[in-house]
Amino acid sequence: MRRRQDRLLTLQRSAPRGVRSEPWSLEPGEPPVAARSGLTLLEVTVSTLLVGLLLVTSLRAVGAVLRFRSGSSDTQRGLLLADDLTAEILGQEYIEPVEAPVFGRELSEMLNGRTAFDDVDDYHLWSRSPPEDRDGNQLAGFSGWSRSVAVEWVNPSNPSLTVLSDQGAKRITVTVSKNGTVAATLQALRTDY
Ligand SMILES: [Ca+2]
Ligand SMILES: [Ca+2]
Repeated sequence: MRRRQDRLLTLQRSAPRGVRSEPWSLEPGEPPVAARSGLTLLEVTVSTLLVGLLLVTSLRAVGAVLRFRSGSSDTQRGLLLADDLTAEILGQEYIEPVEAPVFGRELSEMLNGRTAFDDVDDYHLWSRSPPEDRDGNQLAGFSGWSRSVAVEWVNPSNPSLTVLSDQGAKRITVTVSKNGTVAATLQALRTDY
């Protein structure tokens, strides 16, 4: 035993400077003590928990980004659909040009549908799901989508105010939804001037 301790003392003293060498207690007369050669079970457990928490947090962040991108894409597609229909409505006459005008569809539009719409308020309360082009063909890739329109008389000086009679301005609101959730809303003003 004495010879082993002497050998360990020699090894410790011959270690290069700057190199920590403490695997054993080298005090003469003291029994060798095993040194810390790795992580304790508690440290491993805590480290594992921390890594797990970081991983969960990262996955949640990635999920949020993907949901945002999906929502943003739906908004852009919804705006395209809304813009397309709004442009079609704005291209119509302010008021029925042929028949006795009514707010809403006149007789010929009730009989012949959207292809006969010729004034702005013919589109009031019109909706389709899935969206269609003007000839009644469903737009490909928009299953679950819908478009609806509301037309209202408004005050020309303040289009946010709806009025009960025609004062020369109609506000058009096109709403586009996907699976019952509004993806985009577009408003436009058509005047009689
Ligand atoms: Ca009409
Ligand atoms: Ca009309």
